[in-house]
Amino acid sequence: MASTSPQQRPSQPHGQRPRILVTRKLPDAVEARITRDYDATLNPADNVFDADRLVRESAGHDGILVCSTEKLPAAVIETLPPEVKIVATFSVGHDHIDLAAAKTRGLAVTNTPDVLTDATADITFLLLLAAARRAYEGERTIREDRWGRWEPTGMLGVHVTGKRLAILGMGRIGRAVAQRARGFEMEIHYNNRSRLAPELEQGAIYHEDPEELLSVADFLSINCPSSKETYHFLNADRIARLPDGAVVVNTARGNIVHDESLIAALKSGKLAAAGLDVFENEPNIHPGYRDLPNCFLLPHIGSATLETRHAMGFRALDNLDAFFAGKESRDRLA
Ligand code: 8YV
Repeated sequence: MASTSPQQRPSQPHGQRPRILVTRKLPDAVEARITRDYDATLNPADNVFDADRLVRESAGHDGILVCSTEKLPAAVIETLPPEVKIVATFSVGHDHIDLAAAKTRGLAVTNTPDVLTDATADITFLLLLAAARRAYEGERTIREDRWGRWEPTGMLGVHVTGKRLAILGMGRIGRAVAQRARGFEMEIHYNNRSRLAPELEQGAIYHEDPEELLSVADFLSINCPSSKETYHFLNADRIARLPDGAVVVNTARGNIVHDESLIAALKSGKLAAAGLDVFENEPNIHPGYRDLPNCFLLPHIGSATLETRHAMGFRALDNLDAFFAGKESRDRLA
């Protein structure tokens, strides 16, 4: 696997290679480039660092390459050793890092946008179709050898083609979901912080008010970032605004959904189904989801293709390379 090579190998002013702590086991090709270009501390056992260990093991490193499993709130950022100058996250989402605290401390932060857009949009459609067409129940019927006979009225799901798809958050991933939805002749509605230019909108219908978006959501796809504003956005009141029998899909962040409310709506039949790849407090998800037959569940694998994980790793390294070469990193967040 060829890695994208930096123009210039990174080095510190004193001529030594920068020291990088890599908090998780990354694909071999990514680790090969890291060890080629950096004095790297890897984590071959792939055990997840808690805050204390992250701070402790950061000592003696110029930068750290983290995943969204490593939490960097202000309290952690403030206690990082002073030699740590950059945090490169192997993710597009950055809700695990307090950017304001990073700015205050003068800590650079970068992420990996673009490269996981297609993989995540693909998983969004997998969830949408699987939830709508009762894939989990059908699969189970076969595996448990309960398929007695074919029935004209059996396993009836929600029709997808031609329905209204409401996309909450029309950034790169939201737009890639819309592109796939056009293949299913869906009518696309969206809410975003600002209205898109016509060439990006491509006929999608803008709703300035997210509440209004809900009323047309035969399918609701959550693709916005997690923030104070979107925390528990999909609560009982907002679920009530969805058409009866709607399908909800979430590939963004779990805490945008209020679990108790979603579970209640899936149980009552207010919602036909849900497809979820992300959960609040994952992997310790709300246990109520496990028993719901109308919920298709995946363990946060939106970006999990080897091509995508390579691209994420190389993008994180491009950002580190630029930083240590004294240039502006492409994906600088702080
Ligand atoms: C990643 C993600 O796999 O990039 C993101 O924001 O949610 C995932 O696709 C994971 O967070 C890697 O750190």
